[in-house]
Amino acid sequence: APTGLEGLDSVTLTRFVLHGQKSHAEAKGDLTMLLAAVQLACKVTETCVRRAGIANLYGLAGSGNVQGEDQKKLDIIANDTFKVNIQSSGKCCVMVSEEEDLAILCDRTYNTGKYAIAFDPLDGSSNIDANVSIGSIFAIYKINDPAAITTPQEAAKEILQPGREMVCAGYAMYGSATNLVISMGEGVHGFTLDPSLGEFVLTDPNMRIPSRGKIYSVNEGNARMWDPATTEYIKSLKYPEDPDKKAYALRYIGSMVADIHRTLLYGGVFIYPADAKSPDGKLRLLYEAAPMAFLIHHAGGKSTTGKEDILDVIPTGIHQRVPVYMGSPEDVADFEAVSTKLA
Ligand code: AHM
Ligand code: MG
Repeated sequence: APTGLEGLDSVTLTRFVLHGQKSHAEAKGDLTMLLAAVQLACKVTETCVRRAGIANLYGLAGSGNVQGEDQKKLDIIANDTFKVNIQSSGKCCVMVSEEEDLAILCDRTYNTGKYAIAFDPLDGSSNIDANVSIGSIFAIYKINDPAAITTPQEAAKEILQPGREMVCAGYAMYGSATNLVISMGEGVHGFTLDPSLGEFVLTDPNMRIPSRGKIYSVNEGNARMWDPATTEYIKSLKYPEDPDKKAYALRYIGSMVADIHRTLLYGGVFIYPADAKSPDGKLRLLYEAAPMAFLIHHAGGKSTTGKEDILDVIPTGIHQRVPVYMGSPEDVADFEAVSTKLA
């Protein structure tokens, strides 16, 4: 019978991060503080997402962002929430947001940390108004000499590091429940928001992606613009050579967070290729492709741009795009084999 004390002995995200800090003797608690701020930003964003319909937050805000896309009201609210919370952690010196043209230099008077963060405050905007899952994505890097940075251009340069250098990556998914999935390079761990406690509780420790899946996830409406490798590979999933083999199922939500979350749990492959219209693909390296590649990698999966591992790409611009193929290691290897054959 319920005791009313359920949940009190559960591992919250805060407890989990503090515990992790203890196993690193050199750690001063800066990352812990920064993650507490990110966690709060996700909770505030989730509250806004949940109330959007009633609070008249759906729809366009009437402005555009750097990429010339329409901004939704929720995009702006989430962006402000991330910026304010991260700034006030006092542990971050550089921020890059999908919604901001330039890198942001945090206020030096009280920001002493050596961390830089790139985030997409609300990913999957096209799904907002239909109440389909959306999320937030973040990637945290260490930088060498924060005191030496004086301009947004210098700030941008510092965060242009390959994904392998990342200290921590994660995403929050605002779905039928709210999940937060995180990796600090030691496994991938999934938390679920307990609405009654207002705390993220550890529900999926040590997530491992299946070595092969049965699902492919891609915007197939773009098929006529695909390159030969993508076309041939997808064809091989739909019409397997061996007639006894089952074809893969297609699942595509159009929210990267939700499509990646499912891929982590069920396996398979998520693709946003380069195509004739977008020669570098659509997804942004710093705050979409790289953090997701980091999580997939630490869960035992694989990712590639078609040419190299996404984690090896050395970024040249903060809003740079890359083609994305990621998921179960055997599925991504199959794509690479097709790609090599056709090269
Ligand atoms: P956004 O950052 O403007 O929301 O765009 C990114 C989203 C991803 O979540 C998703 O994987 C992709 O765009 C879907 O694009 P498309 O609608 O072209 O299939
Ligand atoms: Mg996005």
